[in-house]
Amino acid sequence: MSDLPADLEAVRTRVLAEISAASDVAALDDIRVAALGKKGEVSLMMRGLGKMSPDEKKIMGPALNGLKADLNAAVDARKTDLENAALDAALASETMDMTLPVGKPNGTLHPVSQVMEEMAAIFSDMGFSVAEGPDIEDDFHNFTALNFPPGHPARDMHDTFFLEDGEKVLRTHTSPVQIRTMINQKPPIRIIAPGRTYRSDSDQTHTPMFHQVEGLVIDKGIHMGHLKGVLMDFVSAFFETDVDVQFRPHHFPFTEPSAEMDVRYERDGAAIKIGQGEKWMEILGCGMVHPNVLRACGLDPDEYQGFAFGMGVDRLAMLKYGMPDLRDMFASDTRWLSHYGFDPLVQANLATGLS
Ligand code: 2NL
Repeated sequence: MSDLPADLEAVRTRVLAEISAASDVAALDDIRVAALGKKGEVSLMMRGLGKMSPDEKKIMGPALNGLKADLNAAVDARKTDLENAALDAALASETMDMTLPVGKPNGTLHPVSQVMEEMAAIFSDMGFSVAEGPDIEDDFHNFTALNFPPGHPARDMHDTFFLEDGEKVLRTHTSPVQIRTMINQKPPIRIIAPGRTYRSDSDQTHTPMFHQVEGLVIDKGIHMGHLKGVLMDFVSAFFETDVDVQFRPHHFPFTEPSAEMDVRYERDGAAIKIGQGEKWMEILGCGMVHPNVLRACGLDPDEYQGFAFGMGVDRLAMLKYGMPDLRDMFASDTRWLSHYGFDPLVQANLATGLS
């Protein structure tokens, strides 16, 4: 600045040099306070403006303001440089080698979680998405919308756990998730609903809490052929082998017609081999969504049809991975978990094989 008085020019040159020589943020702040703080060199000169003649003020006022602005800008720029340099130094000294092997993880993925992941991978590949809902349900979503008439014996067959309020229940299946989806989304719908379910039943083959995966497809012109195709593809992908199946007529309140699907199997010593063999084993229930269920969800059965299915995850996990006793599943025995558990860092996916 050519019109800056000589002594101001000297202050400017000196303080700018000090700023660029400041070695850290603390030193920089000392320089800022000495020049621009309340009792700083520049601030004191500005206070002196009051005693100046109007002509002097005309020159010194803008000159001092310009000096102050320049020094502030230089302090800010130097501060940014010092902070960046400090960050670079920290990043250089605190490196983390992301290529180091992690070693053996402490925990394992529970076989039920593994099987749920495998099922999600298979159905995702067929265009299904995963839907979830609350474990605590009301009578409408767990029973009424699913075509269980009031007082119908099928309600008792579900061994329902009631909450103390006498209104809410622990869901006896994951079907209420599908009911909520049909009420809230427009078709086409393609979902699976995995989750915990509860029935007051406890013996060699039943635990009061168990896991289900249910599936639902709603669109125009859906028929039993779609149901059979999806479920046949599913079992072969799940058991990672060709699987012969048969569909047997059955009854559920929420589907019409209803069926159970059996798979061929044979014994191989103590082990069970799924796919081929003389014997049949039931592994899931399915059917075409009952018109009353569609209507309860605000859908017109003359416009939309659909199929649904449900299966027990715990039993399918036992079958696939050869676990002998259902009750071990939820005993939290760390020896059982380390024997049957899965590497939590390996994700089930169809490209590299499920398990
Ligand atoms: C079984 C049988 C099944 C369904 C579940 C379902 C859901 C809605 C509408 C119609 Cl919202 N059906 N779910 C259908 C057939 C069978 O489960 O044995 N599960 C373990």
